Amino acid sequence: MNILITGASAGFGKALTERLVAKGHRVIGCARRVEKLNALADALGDAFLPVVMDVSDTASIPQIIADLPDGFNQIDVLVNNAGLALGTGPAHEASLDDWMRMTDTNVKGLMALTHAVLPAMVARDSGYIINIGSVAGNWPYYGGNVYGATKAFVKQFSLNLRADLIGTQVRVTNLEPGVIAGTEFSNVRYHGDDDKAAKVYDGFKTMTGDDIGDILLWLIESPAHVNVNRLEVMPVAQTYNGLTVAKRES
Ligand code: NDP
Ligand code: 8X3
Repeated sequence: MNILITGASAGFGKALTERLVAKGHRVIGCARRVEKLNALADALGDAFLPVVMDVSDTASIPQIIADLPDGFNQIDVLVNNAGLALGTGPAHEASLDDWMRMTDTNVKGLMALTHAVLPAMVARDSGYIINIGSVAGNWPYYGGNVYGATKAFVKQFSLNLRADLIGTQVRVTNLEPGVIAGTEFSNVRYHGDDDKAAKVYDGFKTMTGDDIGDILLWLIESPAHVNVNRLEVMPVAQTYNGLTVAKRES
């Protein structure tokens, strides 16, 4: 199969890329950092096609997809994984620029890739779109504001795609992970403050990008007549917050 993965240069996308190539699949690996993509190409060989792409530059995406070379230009699986959180504070202290960047990447980028790839899947009556949502799209938490809202969009868009794709063999899944260590997610969220990022994972056993890579591989290799609509996964140590009450004198 040919699998296009956005955000293949790090984290979940890289873990999945390595697994897929080891299983004999071809990967079109998209990201902004060309040196990371080239390092993967050196390690993985001809089954990996590095493609420099900024998903938030939505106008560029149709041409990038149209220019994919022979052997890679039929996309059997699209993994919309590129995404980011920026900031952990409350909405009234947040940066509007951070909010816009999250929306441009997590929402508009995912829409643009889907729009560019889906018609050919429907025409072939075969294909699979896996979107990377988050527990943050299901459960509100302090500081989750726009990040969680972008992932709620991803969830509902995924479900609405399923509705639109009635009668076709095209599958859609929204994978909704909880807290995962060992990727660049928190380094990005804390704007490069690596000490703060590392502290997020202190004192409990987290899941890792490898765990998510394994789950994604299982989804991709699941039978073509089975559709996992949504899959929420957390480390055992993580669970739901109770509703919060702020106690004060008046
Ligand atoms: P990482 O930060 O490790 O990886 C993010 C990837 O996305 C990188 O390859 C990065 O590549 C790419 N990327 C970011 N912005 C863009 C862009 N504008 N255009 C193209 N590529 C981009 O994060 P994770 O692997 O942890 O996260 C992957 C996805 O999973 C995200 O959507 C995230 O929201 C979601 N998620 C993460 C969780 C976690 O706890 N880690 C839990 C739940 C969901 P480059 O910088 O080279 O462009
Ligand atoms: C990332 C998981 O719990 O940090 O989407 O929001 S969490």
